[in-house]
Parts: sequence; C-alpha cells; structure tokens
Amino acid sequence: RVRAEPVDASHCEREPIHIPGSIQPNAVMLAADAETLHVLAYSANIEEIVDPQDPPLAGRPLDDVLPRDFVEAIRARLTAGTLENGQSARRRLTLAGRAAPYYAVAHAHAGRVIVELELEPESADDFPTASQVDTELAVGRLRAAETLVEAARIAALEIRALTGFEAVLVYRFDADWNGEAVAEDKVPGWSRSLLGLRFPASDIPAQARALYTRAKNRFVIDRDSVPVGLVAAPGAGNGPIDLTFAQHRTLSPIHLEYQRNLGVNGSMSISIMVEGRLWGLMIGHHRRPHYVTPETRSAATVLTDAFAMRVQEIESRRLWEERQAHLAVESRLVRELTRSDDFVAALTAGNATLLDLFSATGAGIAAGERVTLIGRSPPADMVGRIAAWLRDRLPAGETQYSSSSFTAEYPEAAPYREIASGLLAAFVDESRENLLLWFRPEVPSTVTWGGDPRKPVLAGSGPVALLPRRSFERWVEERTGFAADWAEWQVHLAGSLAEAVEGVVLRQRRKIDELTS
Ligand code: BLA
Repeated sequence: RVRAEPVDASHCEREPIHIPGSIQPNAVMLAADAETLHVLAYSANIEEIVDPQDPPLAGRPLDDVLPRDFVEAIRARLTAGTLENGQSARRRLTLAGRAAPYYAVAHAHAGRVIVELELEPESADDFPTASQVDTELAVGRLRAAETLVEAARIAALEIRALTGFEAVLVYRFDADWNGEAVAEDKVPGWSRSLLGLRFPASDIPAQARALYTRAKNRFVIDRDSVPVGLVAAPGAGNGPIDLTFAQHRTLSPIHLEYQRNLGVNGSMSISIMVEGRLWGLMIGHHRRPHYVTPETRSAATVLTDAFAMRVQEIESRRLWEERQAHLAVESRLVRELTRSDDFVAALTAGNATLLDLFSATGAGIAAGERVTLIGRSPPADMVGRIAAWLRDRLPAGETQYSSSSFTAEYPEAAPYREIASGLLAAFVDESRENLLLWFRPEVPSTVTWGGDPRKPVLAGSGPVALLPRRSFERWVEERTGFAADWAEWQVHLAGSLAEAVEGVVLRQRRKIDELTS
C-alpha cells in the first residue's frame, strides 16, 4: 500500500488549500456574486435548507433563501467595507419551513459573498459542558503572567477548559518555521505528550502559514466525515470558490492523515499573531470527534488574541530593557573612544569593553596584523586568519557578518567550536583594515523532534501521492556547532559602534599626519 520512501517536502507547499472545492458536512454553504448577490454556487447538501421542488438556486437572489433583513445587513456591511479580510456578519436565524435555528456567518472574499449556515448537532456527546470559563478572569490571569512560559501555560489551560478539547498545545514557530510545543494542557487519561517536542517546518507548509496569517481559526469536528462538494452554476468567470476565510473549509487530506497518525480526530488551530507575524498556533486535539459552538469558538479566538498581546508585551519589554542596557554600554565605549588616542585600548581595556555587549564570551579587534583579544577567544593567529577570511568572503559594500554556526562555514576554526560557534564581526572601514569581533560559545543541545525531521513526507501510491510520516516517536538530534542566535538589532549596533570607531581612527590618522608632516 505505502512505499515508505521519503520525498521532497516542498511538494507539500503546492497543494491549493484555499480552493478545496468542499466543506465540512455540518454546514450548508451559499456563494453569491458580491455585486449582484445572486447565487453562484452552493454545497451539495443544499436540500437541508431548500426543498427539491423549489426552482434551481443558481442565479437566484440570496434573499430567496435567506431572511431579507440578514441579506440587508450583508449589503450594508459590503458597502461599508466591513465584510472582508476575516470580518463577518453573524446571526442566529430560522429558515422558511425549517424548525431548528441555524447559526449563519457571512463574509466577502475574492468577489464573492459566502454564507455558511451551521446546524448545531443534536448529540451532546462531545459538546463542551456549557463553558465554565469566565473569559474576563482568564484574560486577567494572562495579563498577570510574568514570563512567556507562564502565559502559555495559562492560555493552554483556560482554552482547554473553555473548548473541552482533551489536549491544548501552544505551538511556537522559530525563525526557520520549525516549531515547538511550548505548553500543553491535557486530560490525565491521555498518556501521549508532545510538550517540548520540535516539528519540522514542512509539517505546516508555507501556503498554510500564509493562509493562517490571514484567517484566524480552523475547527475540524470529525476528521473522518465525508466532505460536501460545492456545486457551481455554469458561467463565465465562475471559477473555484476561494474558501480562505470560510469557517467550514475542508482541510488538506494530507493533514487529516497526519492527524490520524497523531491519534487525533476533532481538532482546532487558532493563529497566534504577534506584531503582524504568525508567532504560533493554539492547537486543540481530541481523540473522538469534537464540536465547539460558534460562541465558544469566538471566545477561544479572543483568549488567543489576549495571549498574543501578552506575548507581545513580554517580548517587547525584554527587548527594550536589553537594548537600553546595550545603549548605555555603547555610549560609555564611545566616550572612552573620544578621550583616547588608542581605539584598541579604549574598547578592550577600560571600564566598559566589547565584552559587555551581546552576551559574548570572547571579543577582539584585528587592526591590520595586530590582534587584541579579551575573554575566551580563539588564539590570535587564528583570529588573524578569520579576519583574512572575512576580508575575502564579504561581498563588496558589506561590512558586517554574523552567524550562529560560523565554524561550519569556516571549518578551519572548527577546533574552536566550543568557544566560537557564534561570530559577529563588523569592519570599521571600507578598506577592511580594522575589524571588531565577538564570539559566542557552542550551546550543546539535544533537540527532540516528534519523528525524524529528515523524513517528514512519504510517497504514497494511488490517489494520494504524498503522505505525512507515520511515526511521531521521539527522535533525538544532537546539535553541535551552534551558538545562540544574534539578534538583528545586535548586528546593527555592532555596525554603529564600528562607525563610531571609524571616526576616531580617522581623527587619529590626521593627528599622526600632522605630527609627521
Ligand atoms: C496543516 N499541520 C497543519 C496544521 C497543524 C499542523 C497544526 C494546522 C491545521 C489545523 O488546524 O489542524 C501540524 N499539528 C501539527 C503539528 C503539531 C500538531 C506540528 O498538533 C504538533 C503539536 N503536513 C505534513 C506533510 C505535509 C503536510 C508531510 O506533515 C505535506 C505533504 C501538509 N499540514 C499540511 C497542510 C496543512 C497542514 C497542507 C494545511 C491544512 C489546511 O489548512 O488545509
């Protein structure tokens, strides 16, 4: 059945998940032209809301099916421009000849108005017990959290209590879009734990991350339910319906297979947005199908946003404090520079030195052939060779270099991996004579992946050509030769310090010229 051959994970990025052509079966969908509000397409289960003997729906105005005042509300929101980009009109309504109330959500996207009508399931089996969570209290607890991990723990706990999932995970992306479960709250009866595990970027491919950056949340009631196809009225320009913002979009079959391998049936993911970037996902897992009411879904989204804001506060405060401390060091260094005739001494021997910056453990200056070092750095001859390598390697016009795995790029320095896996360097002048360097030690680490990250995708046979890996067994990677990452602002600050040095060096040269002329 399955050839267990790893294939290139970039295939995953090509699945057009915004136009699956189907929805989950607990809703009925209507798509209308956003100009005329005439029906262009509908889901194949339309007979749940219209009778078979009614005239065909295609081409008819939306208010033939939906209450007139709701259609008026849609029209007003369209005119006001408040029905797009994740905004929607919602209401509970009854339809002609149907007893049960529907929960209706309408939004506009890509030239269409999409209306989803959701019938709440009768079975209370997996209904969250009318939520015991006071969202105001929960937000208060989040705002009081002092650290990121604490805030994540609170968020997982509160959102699980709210939604009734058996497990809720806070999943955080790293700079390369790999991710890690940084908090987990789950029922005691589920022994599986994903806490602390890493997952490769291809588990949530680029087009999915782009979609999640725009559309806030996804809920799957039943992984194994049969999707309901969309039926489009024939006609020019009536291409596939873009379901980017649809609540009931069916998720990628490859991802559903992944969920099966994880032992998950009902699921949720809510985007955690920090400073406009997809920071992570609030993930819900249930071993059986799981339904969450529309009100609870939006409460979970609000709580996730509250968590995102707290993350933003905690991260920006930390960054601010760190930067303030660095700016203070920088101005002391600049003061010493201006007082001194010897810029090397000013930066390496005073009260404040290069070592007070960037949590480096070694630092130095290569001024032509003369190398001066402080802290734990490779020996002077090696640093001289590193400087020569950088003079060759950096493209014209670039004056800075930073890497957290520098010895992989310059293997000659590999013997000094333990003290110099990280290198930040800035040339003082365009002639590249003088160079400031900072070293960071290797951070020996083991990374525990949820499955072998080198083989995230398998080749399938039959209709599904790609399959996610089947094993989520812990897979331990020993990482060697990596230091902590240099932040962008640190690279900038190194550059501005180098510029300040350049001014001093020029002044000293002029002085020497005056004395000698
Ligand atoms: C989507 N993959 C996802 C989503 C998650 C993950 C959370 C979001 C969908 C949702 O709302 O459920 C992955 N789930 C995880 C991870 C954990 C978890 C890492 O619980 C760990 C805690 N996925 C693969 C491979 C492919 C792939 C090999 O592993 C492609 C060949 C594809 N994943 C894939 C696609 C989507 C996805 C296409 C988008 C699903 C959609 O929104 O339609």
